[in-house]
Amino acid sequence: MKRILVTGSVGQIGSELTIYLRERYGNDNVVAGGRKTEPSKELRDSGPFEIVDCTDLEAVRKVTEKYQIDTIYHLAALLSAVAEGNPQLAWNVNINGLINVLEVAREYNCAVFTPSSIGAFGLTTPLDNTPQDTIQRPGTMYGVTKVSGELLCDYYHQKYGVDTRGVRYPGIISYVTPPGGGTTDYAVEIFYEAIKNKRYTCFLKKGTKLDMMYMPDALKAAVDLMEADASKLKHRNAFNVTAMSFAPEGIEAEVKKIIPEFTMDYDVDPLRQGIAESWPNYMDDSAAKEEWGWEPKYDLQEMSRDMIEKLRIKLKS
Ligand code: AKB
Repeated sequence: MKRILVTGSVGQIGSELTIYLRERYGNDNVVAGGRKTEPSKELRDSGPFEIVDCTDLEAVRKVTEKYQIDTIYHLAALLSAVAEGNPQLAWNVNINGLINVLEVAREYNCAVFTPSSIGAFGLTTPLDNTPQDTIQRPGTMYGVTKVSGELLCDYYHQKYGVDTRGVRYPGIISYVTPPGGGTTDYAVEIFYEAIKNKRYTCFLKKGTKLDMMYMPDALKAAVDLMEADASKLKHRNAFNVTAMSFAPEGIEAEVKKIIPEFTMDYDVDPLRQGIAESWPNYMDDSAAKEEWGWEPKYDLQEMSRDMIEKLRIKLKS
């Protein structure tokens, strides 16, 4: 049986991935690692929770040793817009945190999953059908840390044999824990506002196409990749994965089908608009399909229907 540590377990992906892993591998075998934010009751009550600051090497080592961890899902990171506000902190958390995790993985022979992102691309990347292997010259600190992270993970695999794997996540849409300061957050906010107020002001321009994915597919991608037969993997860090691609008016139309009174207007945030324009319109994820059988379940229509159903229960409206 695996012994897993999830860093960043109280974040948008971590809070759901920890529960998903506990259902799969047993509650006691999945340690939720978090820093400051209080874990939800479900997270705290369903298995071990430990305070782990990834920028503290000793803290990562201690928890790994205490629970005899053999697999680390390393999710602790700053998202794109927040990272632009404090690039030095972003480097410290996203890179020094990662290298600590990789060092401990080397010492204790752990496998490591690290998410990269569509943010690992930049304006000189082909933005349509973005290939798996292509130009990566991002113009944001978030992107710099994501490309560096991919390279570091490959390096630890080649040099030390650490079993590192990762995906380039697109914007992740979910209803349990809100994202914290990303460029794709509008695609989550729109649902909350549609249900609560029947209107939403979007911070990205009409026509800004980006890859997106619903949380159940994001969870499945992480675990399927970590369980994939290593001999079939030509790539490791990190695989393009996507489930849908739309611009703000595309998701607006989908929400309107379910909530006809819904209206949307625009108040563009130049920072996030600039970041979004440097990211792919849609990626080619055929390497993930070929090498480990990646297949998303949710498209825009299915995701919107499920989001609204689940959020109506959560928000009791
Ligand atoms: C962000 O917008 O920063 C993230 C991402 C796409 O990596 N959601």
